[in-house]
Amino acid sequence: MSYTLPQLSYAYDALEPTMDALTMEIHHGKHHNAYVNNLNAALAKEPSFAAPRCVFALIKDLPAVPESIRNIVRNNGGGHANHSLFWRILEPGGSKTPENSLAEAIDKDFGGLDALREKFIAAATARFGSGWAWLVADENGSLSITSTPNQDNPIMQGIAQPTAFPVLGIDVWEHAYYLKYQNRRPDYVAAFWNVINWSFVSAHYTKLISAKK
Ligand code: MN3
Repeated sequence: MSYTLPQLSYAYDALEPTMDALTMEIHHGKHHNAYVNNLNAALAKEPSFAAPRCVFALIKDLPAVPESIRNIVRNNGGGHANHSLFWRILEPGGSKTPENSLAEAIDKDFGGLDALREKFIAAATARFGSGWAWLVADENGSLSITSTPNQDNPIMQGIAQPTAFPVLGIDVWEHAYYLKYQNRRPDYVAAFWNVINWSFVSAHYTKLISAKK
C-alpha cells in the first residue's frame, strides 16, 4: 500500500491574503508531496512491514516500525500526517467560532477563545526553529497547548510528552510563511487565526473524544 497526497478542497489562491498562492502551491505540491514520496520509498524498503492505512495510526505507534526506517517514517510520516490535518483546518475567510463540545471545553480549560488564542500564538511564536504548535486533547478531552520540533506530532507515543491528540495545529516552518512574512512569524501566526475552519475543527474534536468513550 502507499500513501497519497490529499487534494485541497480550495484553490491555491483561496487563502489570500493570509497565505499567498505561491507559498500554498510550493507547500502542498512540493513539500507535502515530498513527505509522501519519501514515506512511500522508505516503506518500500521494508515490504514485510504492514503499514496501517491511516497515517496517524502509523505515526502513533512508531516502535512497531522497523528500526531501519523508523526515523524516516517519523519525519516523513509526521510530515504527511501534520500537513493532511493542516489543510483541513484552513478555510477561505475562516468560520466564526468553535461549536458544541469544543466550545464548552475551550471555556472550561482556557476561560474562553481569546485566552486560547493568546496561548496558541505564544507557543507558535516561541517554538525555536522548525516545528508546529498545537491545541491538543488528552484522553479525557481536556485541552492544552503544546508544540513539537520538526515534523513530530503529539500523537507519537514515547516522543511527544505527554502523548495527546491534535485538535488544531499550525506549521511554523519557514517554508509555510517566508515568501510573504519573511522574519515576521508573529504576523503569520496572527493571520492564520483568521482562516481557521472552526466547523471542521469542532467536528474533529467531537469525533476524537467520542472515539475514546
Ligand atoms: Mn509545512
